[in-house]
Amino acid sequence: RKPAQVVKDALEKAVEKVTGAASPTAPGAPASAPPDLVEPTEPREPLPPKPDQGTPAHVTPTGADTGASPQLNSQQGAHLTTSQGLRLPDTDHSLKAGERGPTLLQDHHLREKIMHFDHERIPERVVHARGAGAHGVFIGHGTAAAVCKAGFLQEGVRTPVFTRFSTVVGSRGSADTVRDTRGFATKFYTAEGTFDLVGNNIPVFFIQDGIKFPDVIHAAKPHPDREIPQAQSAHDTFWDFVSLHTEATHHVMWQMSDRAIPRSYRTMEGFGVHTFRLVNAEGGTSLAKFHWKPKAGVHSLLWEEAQLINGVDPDFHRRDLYDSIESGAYPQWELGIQVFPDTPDQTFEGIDLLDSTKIVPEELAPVTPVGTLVLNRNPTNFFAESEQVAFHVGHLVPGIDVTDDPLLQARLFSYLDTQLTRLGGPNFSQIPINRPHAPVNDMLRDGFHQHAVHGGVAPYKPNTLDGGCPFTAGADMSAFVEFPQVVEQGRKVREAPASYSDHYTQARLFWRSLTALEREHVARAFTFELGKCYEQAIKERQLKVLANVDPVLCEQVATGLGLPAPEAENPARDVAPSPALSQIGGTWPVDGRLVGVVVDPADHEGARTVVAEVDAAGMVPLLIAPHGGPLGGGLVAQRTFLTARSVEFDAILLATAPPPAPDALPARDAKAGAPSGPAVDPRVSLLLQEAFRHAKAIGAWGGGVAALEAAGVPVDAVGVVTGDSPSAVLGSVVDLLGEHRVWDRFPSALPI
Ligand code: HDE
Repeated sequence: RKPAQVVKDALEKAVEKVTGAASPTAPGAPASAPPDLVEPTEPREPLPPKPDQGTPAHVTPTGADTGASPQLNSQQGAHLTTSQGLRLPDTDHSLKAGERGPTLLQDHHLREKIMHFDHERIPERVVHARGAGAHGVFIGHGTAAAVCKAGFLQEGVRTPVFTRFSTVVGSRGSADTVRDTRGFATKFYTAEGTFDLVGNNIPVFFIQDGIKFPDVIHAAKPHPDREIPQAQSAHDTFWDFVSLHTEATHHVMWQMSDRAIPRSYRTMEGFGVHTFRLVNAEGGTSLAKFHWKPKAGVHSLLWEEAQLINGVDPDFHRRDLYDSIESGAYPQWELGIQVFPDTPDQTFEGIDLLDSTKIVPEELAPVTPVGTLVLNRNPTNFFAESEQVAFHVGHLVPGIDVTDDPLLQARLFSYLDTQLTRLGGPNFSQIPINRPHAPVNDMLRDGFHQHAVHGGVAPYKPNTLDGGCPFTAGADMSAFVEFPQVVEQGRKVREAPASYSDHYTQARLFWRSLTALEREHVARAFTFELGKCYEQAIKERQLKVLANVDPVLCEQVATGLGLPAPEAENPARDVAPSPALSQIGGTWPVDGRLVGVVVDPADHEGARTVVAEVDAAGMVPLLIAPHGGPLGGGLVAQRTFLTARSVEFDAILLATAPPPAPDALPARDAKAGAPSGPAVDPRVSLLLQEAFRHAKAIGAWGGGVAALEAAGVPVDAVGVVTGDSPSAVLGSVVDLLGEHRVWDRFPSALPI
């Protein structure tokens, strides 16, 4: 669609939504369509899914019957029924002995309705409980062919996918923008079976051996006595554990960096973390690490923004994922691989590839793009899809095998095991979102929630009674044949290799690879988190860890805590920095970035022009007005002064200096010496001041310039663009947004 048409459609849709009637500008619309304000009583078939609720295609390519379709199981016919299909005359009153009498036990409808409601909840995931997913497609480039025979990586092959993003520590209802590692799990429904890449947005992990997973998670989760704090690592048990367990140091450095407060799921990198073994068509092997590179670039929130958002919009990331897909700005990533020779020692340039607390810098092993991921369809039903999706690192396809990384090995057990409790039995792969798109012919039978009606009499091998079916296949027929890796004939030990004991070199590598501003954020995050701890001994112990990473970092944090900075006891080795680890620098597409436009309801034409221009630049305009609803001229307010907060937007544009709206708090606390100028609505002033403080691009023309002055925002500051018209400022705002933020507004005092 042409940008102008997009704007027109969007405006008409919005007017229709708000007024319940087609916009008068819509050609062919009935002159006065009745508003849908009363409950319809005329029976009719269920409404088709809304345009944004397409039904996932769960059908296997062969057309094999893998179970009942979700549509068949639900919402048929025009009338309300029980779960048995019995039509009901009333669902608002229980069956009672007289109008004011007790309820009768025989009320089977009441009993079924309440019984089902009582059991609507399933256990949340023990980790990664809070998340959101989307459907999409993965398109192979064919560039992995020399090292990997997996069919879905071949050139032009399009594979349906479902991706779920998550935080790790918080409960299912916790806020999105907490400081935490993010999960990035993708299910590829390939023709050779389902492949799950269950990764994180941080390339290393807290622990080297999966047996310690319960320890690190118990430490990070809320305290067992009061169950606080929720979704936070800023508490004693977390810092108690990581300060004692120094192999976590590298991960903790990432977690205190801006990576742990992403701006959006679509601006996160993803990592498979472990090293995998790839096998090519000739049977040759390589070791490899997976990377997801966001097309929008890596971009994070500022800590203050993250904290504010947790209050004003705790669903910020979930909403952003949903809205960006609806707006057509499909989140995209390149899947890349770092490839290493499969040598007996499984190291590369001295880095142990089986140690998940280590990365291989991209400068030593470049990331080769092997395919593109596009998320282009929102789930129809959150519970059915995002909640019930079950990932497993053991869901592999020919060409991708596991290694002996002891973290990965433990995960190979955990991901199936956990579904037994979470999804209630062993048949979770029959839940629609988990159904493979490859034909399934297993000999697994019965169990809770069995949906398949298996034929035959011989679910065993060998058999003659079912004609020997099903048959095994060879590697030449896409069977997964484990690589016959030579396994060291050692003693049984509970030990780690010597190389695993270097806990600081790569923590320092990370620190040294960041820009001064990013380092400042890391130092402040440590200071904040340790400042929330009660135990002095824990703070002191963590400072000793930081002294080993870097004296400046240690000094900064110690000063903030009011403690002496200790000397390093076991200082990290110096290695060359990896510039690829810094997320500042470079320019990125602005597609789908959110621009808040403060509009003057009296100036429709001006507002329409801004909307059209922002849209034409590929960004998403959100109109902010003194009141909600239609603004005239086909425009609709998406936010009001009451509901908008600067942290939601990537940039602000304004053409007006709106006076205080009737619902603004009176400015009783105005101090002498406050900036003079027209009396602007205090919430608009706050919007501008915050946007300025958070180094966002601000564009203003006409009365907007006066509003900036009234808010005390310096109009000549870097990243504040003023001009005569929207066109005069928009180009510069787009350029600024391409760099994500106006970084020059943050001079950093930290020595490099
Ligand atoms: Fe997980 N992890 N994990 N994990 N993990 C789970 O599986 C586990 C680890 C990751 O959106 C659980 O279905 C162990 C590393 C993601 O549904 C559970 C260990 C990485 C998700 C589990 C790890 C991850 C999970 C909880 C140490 C990055 C969310 C519910 C050996 C490479 C997937 C579930 C989703 C979820 C266990 C460590 C990523 C309990 C034992 C390292 C993205 O099985």
